[in-house]
Amino acid sequence: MHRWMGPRFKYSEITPKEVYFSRRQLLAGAGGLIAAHTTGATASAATFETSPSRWSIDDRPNSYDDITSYNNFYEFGYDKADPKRHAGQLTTDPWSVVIDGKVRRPGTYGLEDIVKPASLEERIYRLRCVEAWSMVIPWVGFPLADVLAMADPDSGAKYVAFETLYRPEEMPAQRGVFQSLDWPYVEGLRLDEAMHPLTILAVGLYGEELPNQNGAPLRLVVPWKYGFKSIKSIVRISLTDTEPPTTWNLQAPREYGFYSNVNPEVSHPRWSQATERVVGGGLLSPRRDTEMFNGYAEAVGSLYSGMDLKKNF
Ligand SMILES: Nc1nc2c(c(=O)[nH]1)N[C@H]1C(S)=C(S)[C@@H](COP(=O)(O)O)O[C@H]1N2
Ligand SMILES: [Mo]
Repeated sequence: MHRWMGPRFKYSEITPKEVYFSRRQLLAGAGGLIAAHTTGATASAATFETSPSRWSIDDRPNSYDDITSYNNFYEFGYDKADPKRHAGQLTTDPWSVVIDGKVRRPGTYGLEDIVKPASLEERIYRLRCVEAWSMVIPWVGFPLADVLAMADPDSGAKYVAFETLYRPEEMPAQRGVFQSLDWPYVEGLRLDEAMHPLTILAVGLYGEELPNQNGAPLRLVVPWKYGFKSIKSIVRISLTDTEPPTTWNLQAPREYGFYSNVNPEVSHPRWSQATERVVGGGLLSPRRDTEMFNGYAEAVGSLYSGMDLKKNF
């Protein structure tokens, strides 16, 4: 477990204003940003121009309020209301991502090197949490495959490992002696899963920059897997030749596997995964039947042909 020994100031206090706003200016300069305004000392959400995607579902998205006030982001606490309450203190600009491991172009990439405004799409996906609830979210993002291509994996690359920010002075649940999880939060995918066109890096939702509680400024979204695979606030992407460790698997290996594909036929040891509560549906709304691969069986089933999905849960 990590122990924070460093200073107690906030990053925002030591970040010069010019640097603080540089990301939005860069995105605007590249032509994808149609409106960015600042209010006082902090910038408000920027608006993105996106193109629609054939990968979107037709379901009506949940409200902005549902999506941004009912969250799992344990770095800010384990209650669903904690991320919205506490994530405002997170500094997300400037932001960089280390891309390393089995790639020909390793390096520390600025967010503006990774996010190409012209490639942003709206992706309306259902998020199915392993806790058996779901909601529909209109993400703004682009294929993870684009970033992997930029880094140019070498022939030894078989998996992609992801890491969330570790910054206890801005993430209150990372402080203190008793920790809910081992930090930083880590996740991973097989390379073919990572390259699948459904797998995106999201930078926004409802056409605006991601609120911090949803994983600003850059988070993974893998819609056919349980929500915990969709790691937030990413600072490192490493290509590896062995299956990387994942936070919830480390925490409870019998309950959370590496694959964690949505599967109504494989129960969690403590509850059924056959149905899900629809967030925002109201008290009397019926539960929804959970779909194999969260509805994407046709698109991703072949990735797992010949695999025993009960063993590889
Ligand atoms: N770093 C980090 N990423 C995370 C989590 C977390 O606690 N920490 N929670 C996961 C879980 S359990 C879910 S269901 C989704 C929730 O995403 P949302 O709050 O944007 O709906 O984020 C996932 N990514
Ligand atoms: Mo989740």
